[in-house]
Amino acid sequence: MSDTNSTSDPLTVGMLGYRFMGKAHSNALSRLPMFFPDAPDVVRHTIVGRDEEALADAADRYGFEHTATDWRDVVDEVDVFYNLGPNHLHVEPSVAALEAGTNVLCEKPLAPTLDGAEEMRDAAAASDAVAGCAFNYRFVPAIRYARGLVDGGDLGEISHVRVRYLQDWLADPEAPWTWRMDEDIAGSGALGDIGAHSFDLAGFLVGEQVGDVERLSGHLRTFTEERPDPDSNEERPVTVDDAYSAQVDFESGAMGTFEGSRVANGHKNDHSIAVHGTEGSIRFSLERLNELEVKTGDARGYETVMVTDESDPYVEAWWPPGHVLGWEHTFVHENYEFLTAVRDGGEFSPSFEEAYEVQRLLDAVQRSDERGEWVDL
Ligand code: SOE
Repeated sequence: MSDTNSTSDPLTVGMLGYRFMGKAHSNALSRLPMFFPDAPDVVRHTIVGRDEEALADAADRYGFEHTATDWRDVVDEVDVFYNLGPNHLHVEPSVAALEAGTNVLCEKPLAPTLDGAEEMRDAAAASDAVAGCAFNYRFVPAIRYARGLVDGGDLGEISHVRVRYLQDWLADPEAPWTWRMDEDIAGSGALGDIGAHSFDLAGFLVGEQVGDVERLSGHLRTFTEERPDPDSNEERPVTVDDAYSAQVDFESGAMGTFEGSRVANGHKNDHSIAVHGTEGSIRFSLERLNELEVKTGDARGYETVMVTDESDPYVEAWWPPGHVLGWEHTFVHENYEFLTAVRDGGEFSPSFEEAYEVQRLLDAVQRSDERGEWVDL
């Protein structure tokens, strides 16, 4: 970590990765001064990648002062290291940064394997730096409102948690091969890519009420066994799942039903969660992220609440109630909370410890699928 990490100096940021997540987090950093004036000042110091031409373009567009092709040259030179690389690059750079006392925000899933996640969890525990995992859907105002209803007892005792994350960017068998198809790089397919979000979101929403997962039965499916590699024009094997499903028993006795697919034709980024209890229910869909369906008290059915009002913890930062937010705002909220924790020496959630617990569930689904039986956690 550089020696400028006092509360008055700007936080210097190094970022590994400049494609999709690099753009999402860089956009968030650029929004903070205008919409969250009490956020820490940030210097976008160095962006890291392999393709020097694409990297120079990204540095220019995202506002980074320097570029580097080796993360080893960056992790101990900045205050904050964003690890947005492919999953197989999550462990080593994050551990090296934490060992250097550099704060780390790492994209999900924490690692391709449980062993890698354990190494990252332990490095964070041994460091004074802040280590967070970028489960951005926790930062949707409607999810925060839903959490308030659950914790406030408005739903009563929880019986069901049902989470579904459906996409269709791989529905076409000719959709190109990417690193996300390779188990050695990604660790898993839909399970770790989008299932990780679902397990984290369920834990965030009802974990206090239903307790830990006691056991689960998981299933993985690969529908397309090989895909065209755009670089070589050859067919490459797909060694991860296109879809997963899991039945979950929680400590409280509540039932969990989880499903994720990247071949669900007609669904783009359809992450939805429903919670049913003795007093009421909630339903949320990311494709309508400003709304929460609520059924509580004597209501005969669900009411659709537009959560861009005083219940929204970030409404003061943006626009008047009813002026809707989008997917990218969740990254702004997440970065605001993370960088504030870094500046003020606070805690950030989700931590590497929490992300490790998600990785335990991913690993359990894989073991259950291999054995064809329920797995105890
Ligand atoms: C691809 O499935 C993906 O980009 C995920 O990797 C992200 O985490 C999710 O937010 C959107 O879909």
